[in-house]
Amino acid sequence: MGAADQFATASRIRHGSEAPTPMNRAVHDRMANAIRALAMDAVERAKSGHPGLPMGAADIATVLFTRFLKFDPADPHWPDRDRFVLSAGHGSMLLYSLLHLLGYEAMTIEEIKRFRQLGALTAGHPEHDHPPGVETTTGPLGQGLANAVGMAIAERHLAAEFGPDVVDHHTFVLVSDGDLMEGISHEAVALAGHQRLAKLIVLFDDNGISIDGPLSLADSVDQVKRFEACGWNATRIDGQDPEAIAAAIAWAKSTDRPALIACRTTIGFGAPTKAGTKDSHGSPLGADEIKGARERLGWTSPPFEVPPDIRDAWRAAGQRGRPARLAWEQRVASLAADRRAEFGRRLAGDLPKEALAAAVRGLKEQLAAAPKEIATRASSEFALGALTVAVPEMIGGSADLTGSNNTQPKGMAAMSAAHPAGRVIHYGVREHGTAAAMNGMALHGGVIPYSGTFLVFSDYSRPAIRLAALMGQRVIHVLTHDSIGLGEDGPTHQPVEHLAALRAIPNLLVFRPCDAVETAECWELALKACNSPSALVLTRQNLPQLRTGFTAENRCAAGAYELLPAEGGAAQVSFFATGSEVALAVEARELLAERGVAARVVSVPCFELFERAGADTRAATIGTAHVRVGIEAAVRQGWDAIIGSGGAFIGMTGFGASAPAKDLYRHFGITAERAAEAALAALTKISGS
Ligand SMILES: Cc1ncc(C[n+]2csc(CCOP(=O)(O)OP(=O)(O)O)c2C)c(N)n1
Repeated sequence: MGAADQFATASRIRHGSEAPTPMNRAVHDRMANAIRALAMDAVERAKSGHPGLPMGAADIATVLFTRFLKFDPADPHWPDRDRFVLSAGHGSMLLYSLLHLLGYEAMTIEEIKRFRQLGALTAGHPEHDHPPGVETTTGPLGQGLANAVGMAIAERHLAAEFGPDVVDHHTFVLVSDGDLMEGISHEAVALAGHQRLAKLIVLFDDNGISIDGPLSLADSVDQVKRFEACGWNATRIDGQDPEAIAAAIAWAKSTDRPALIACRTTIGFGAPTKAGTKDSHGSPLGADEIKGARERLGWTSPPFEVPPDIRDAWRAAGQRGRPARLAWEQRVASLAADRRAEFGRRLAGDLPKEALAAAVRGLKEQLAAAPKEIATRASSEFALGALTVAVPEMIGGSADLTGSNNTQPKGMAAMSAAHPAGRVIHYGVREHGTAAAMNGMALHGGVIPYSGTFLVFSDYSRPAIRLAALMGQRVIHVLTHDSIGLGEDGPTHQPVEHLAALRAIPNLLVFRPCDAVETAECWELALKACNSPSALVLTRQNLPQLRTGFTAENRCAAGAYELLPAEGGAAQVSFFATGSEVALAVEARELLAERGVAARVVSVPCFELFERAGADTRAATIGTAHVRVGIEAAVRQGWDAIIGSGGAFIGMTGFGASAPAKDLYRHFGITAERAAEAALAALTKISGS
């Protein structure tokens, strides 16, 4: 019997059973060696990359993908597939080799040969959906692990909503020492343990080596005990022994908690002098070492060639999941029509358009009828009350600031192991883990995650926000307490550079609404931004409602718009402001009117949408007034694009202070009077020149 036949027999025996029936060891070894060879060869050809992890973890991956993982290369986006996350993204050749060998159409041998070259599907680190089959973008260590937690949360929630007939899959994540040393791993592991995410399985490539050398230089954590302390089941195995790996995965799938399998491996397995050392971690092995590895592994094929029987065995493994997918499709087809449509809509990421439009319209009608003078964080809660009813896939939460972030509208229950259908997650004081878990939820699909913290602590979640932007994921961050306006908590809690820092992230929409109407509009835009994450930046302090009449149009969609025109002639001054400072601009305009100076006010709720609006719209909105004044209780960085380098700016130049908000605004000179004075001074300068 050839390798493919042996494999096919073994997988038939296993079909429908979790018993880790032993597999022909020689076949297993050759299948794993195919990964090793492709990884060595691709890294060598690219003259850069990381051969050590793929070579060491090849046995784990071979067992997982040939015997356990539920997937179908013919439909990489099959919603009920098991998720596999390579958190240690530097080992990308492991994933690329697997996709190639298993028959993912896009991952040809040519792509493997173009590893790390411009435009190749084999990017240096895995990039989400590039090609389909890569679940998430990894490379910054720890992120993938926390993404996997979010995926497992989404799976469990959707299973509770739609039933195990249509949602029933596992999330596997391969982590390295580096992943587990990162602080985010603690947040992710603790959250997963607390939530008892039983279908989350971590495979730890426990090779005891990192870049500097032996792990003992920097770390002595007992990971098994650590995970156990966080409420996981955990075990330690020989990660080079396929039957031990299979037995451990079968065990992990059977437990009622998330499970860690610490797999003791040898980095660069097979390399004659570099195996087990840092030298195999992140650089090509070199011709001699590769020759020696081929001899040791008994791999006689030339570079990038896989013997036909091994190729067939891998292809057979790739076809294992097809019957399960077809059976799943039938189960979905037999759902009641309305459930099927709802399931399909959510998985496609389509919004319930009419319900959403009606909800936003209803909010704006209520606000026109009875204006609200409330903080925008409270406006957000008001909006969420309607939006979360209209959009049932919204899953809220907060990093332990639920009452301050106003992210739990009335009637929305908490999610827990006992109540997975709950829609509010108490993430705990874990901003980074929260943001990365939300990325995983969005990547999983079927849910739209939003969650809150203070704007100043977006620093703690920034790496995950950046990845959401890079991956084009709809993840919504509610960032309250957005300036010195938060008052007495003082400069540690008062963001000054955060708006600029967030605006610097490409593809992140940063919204700073000025009142309750703009808040509703910005929420609508964030929900509709299916390929961008959003930050809703909101106040603690009350603000007047400046948009009093009803407008059906979403005026914030342009990013900036004229809130108040100049009166009594052409505008001599344009005030541009965001959020809480728009009200100051309105007052400054009145002060100028008293002095006979015509001024207009432009609200700028979203720099990025304004940038996208195009040159003509931008020019028309910026207007022709000679004097431009920007007002924002934050640093000036980024504002010159609107007010020009000669424009006046009323904002912050350093850190804040601890005092009541009104005193701080006066102390730092962020007042209508000062804005009016700055405008007058600029006018005088122009007329004098
Ligand atoms: C957040 C982050 N910090 C640093 C790095 C750079 N880096 C890549 S791999 C690695 C550690 C390598 O050790 P390990 O995770 O054990 O991987 P292995 O050597 O087993 O491949 C580091 C520091 C990174 N990718 N992400």
